[in-house]
Amino acid sequence: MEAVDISGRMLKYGKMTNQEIAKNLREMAILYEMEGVFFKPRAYEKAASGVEVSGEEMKDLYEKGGKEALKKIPGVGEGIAFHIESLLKKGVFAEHERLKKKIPVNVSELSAVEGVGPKMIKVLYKKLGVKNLKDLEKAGRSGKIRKLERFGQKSEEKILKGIEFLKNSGGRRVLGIIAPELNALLAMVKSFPEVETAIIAGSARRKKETIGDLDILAVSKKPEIVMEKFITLPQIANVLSKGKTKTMVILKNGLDADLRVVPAGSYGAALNYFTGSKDHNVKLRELAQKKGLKLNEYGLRNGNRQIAGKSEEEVYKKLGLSYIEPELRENTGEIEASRAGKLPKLISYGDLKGDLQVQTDWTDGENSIEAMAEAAKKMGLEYIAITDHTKALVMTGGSDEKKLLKQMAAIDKLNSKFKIQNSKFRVLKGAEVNIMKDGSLDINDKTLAKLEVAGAAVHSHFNLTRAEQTRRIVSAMENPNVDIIFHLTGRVINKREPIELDIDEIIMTAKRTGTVLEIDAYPDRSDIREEYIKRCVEAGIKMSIDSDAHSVQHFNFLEYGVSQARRGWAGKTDIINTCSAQEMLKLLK
Ligand code: DGT
Ligand code: CA
Ligand code: CA
Ligand code: ZN
Repeated sequence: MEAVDISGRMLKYGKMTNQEIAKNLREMAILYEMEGVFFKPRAYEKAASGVEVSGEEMKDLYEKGGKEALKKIPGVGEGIAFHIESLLKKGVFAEHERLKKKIPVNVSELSAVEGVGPKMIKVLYKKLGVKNLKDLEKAGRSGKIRKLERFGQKSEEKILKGIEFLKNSGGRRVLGIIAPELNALLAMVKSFPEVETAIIAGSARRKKETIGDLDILAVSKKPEIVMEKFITLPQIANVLSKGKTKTMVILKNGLDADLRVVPAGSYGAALNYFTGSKDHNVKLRELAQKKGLKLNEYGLRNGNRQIAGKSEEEVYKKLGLSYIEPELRENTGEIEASRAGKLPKLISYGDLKGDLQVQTDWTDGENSIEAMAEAAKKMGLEYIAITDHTKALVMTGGSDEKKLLKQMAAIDKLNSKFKIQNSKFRVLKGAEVNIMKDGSLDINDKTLAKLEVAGAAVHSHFNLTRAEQTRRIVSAMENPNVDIIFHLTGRVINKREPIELDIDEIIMTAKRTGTVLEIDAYPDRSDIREEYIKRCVEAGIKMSIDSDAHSVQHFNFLEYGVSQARRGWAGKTDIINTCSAQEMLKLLK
């Protein structure tokens, strides 16, 4: 049996990975929604995200504990566990096959286009016979979409723009989403007895938002055996080339992966080389040359004598540099700063004490306030702010003033319970209010004033001009009740472009009004991006790092927010939720 991955390459069928299972479940959600079935779309969506972010492969869970073991994944009950079992055994499941026959449309591909949802896919299929991206583009270019009822020229343009954007993203994968799979693969390589140590290098080690391919570096005295074992791993779909020091494969999830094996004496130099970035490497090599030395992936040499190579620290030291963290290696001034002893002390993984953007089942989150609090506590956090959506975001069941007051009372009750239990954990009252087209908010000031953490965000009108967008956000920031701007630019990686903004004016306004800017750690947001973070740091603007969690598993995303902050040269004091709840609240307006 063969399957086609998202980039269209044929893959040999083997046991499905979590990513593939999630994709199948998500398709079900879309197909059911097209069918107009209630409840099921959300149930499948929930299960898909549960599988996707699970640290354990479904395959392994199933091998160990059968169908029952699959049910420990949030959102997976008897019915869906049964389907996953079938996916693992046969690569398909009956209900999915039945629906696909009825609606022979590549829904994954079409729904990847920004603004194209199940209902639209249905109309496009029924009226224009659109089955895939190619059909959609053709229909758009020939002006057929605008003639459909309730579509119009604007939707047609938006669809074409979405397709263009999708094409330009070049198949790069969002690191935070794919990371559990990469780590599982790394763990397998590490488990080979012939492997002394192994590590992920490349853009994934630099913690870029997206990665083009995966680079693994291993140390071994027996590279041939390592390569032999590597190519038989279950995650691997195809072997592109196999050599003694380098093997290139395609993973079942569609990503390319390179494995390089080096001797221990070259580990540091090789790690440095394969971590990159390329621009950082080039600059380092020039620096070596100026000192009469030669740097490459084997080591740092003075003539024929190796003077460094075992560790990265040693390589940097011999070049007259202090150690440069991988997240900084983009040749954006880090080498000069290192030489001058002026590298910033970066925020550390584990510095966060709270999370200021959390959704619950009061709106579009999956879990209760209490479940979210317990999960955060388990992660070692001291507090979270509950920031459910508000009323203008109708499809999430957003809160109005009345519902917010009710929620605040529920939070008070939960906090007293924590107190009785002698727990210091605290739930803060918050909301994620909508910034309307004109910069006003969809919750009145009296209610906003009662919240401890009021976040405001743009969720509509993404296509206004730069001046209009800037004005609307500036006016939200000027509201004395707005503490934080959530996901400032509204981008969704591989899906939606950031809104146009005059970032200088935003930063000036943040400074003037004391508004915090959020680093949204949800992996495909990673908003604001590192250049903006760097400018906030320089301007002395405070930021927060929030998971934007919609389920208990999403607190894991905080790690990627810290990565993003580090890539923007941020230190601990730049981020308000590295403080205790009490101290953090003092930093808000
Ligand atoms: P990616 O995969 O596009 O997300 O980005 P990287 O940085 O992982 O790039 P990749 O996989 O092509 O190569 C891994 C590292 O190997 C890269 O960061 C630096 C190093 N490298 C690759 N090609 C060159 C090169 O032509 N010159 C130098 N100096 N280094 C290179
Ligand atoms: Ca790479
Ligand atoms: Ca590579
Ligand atoms: Zn939002």
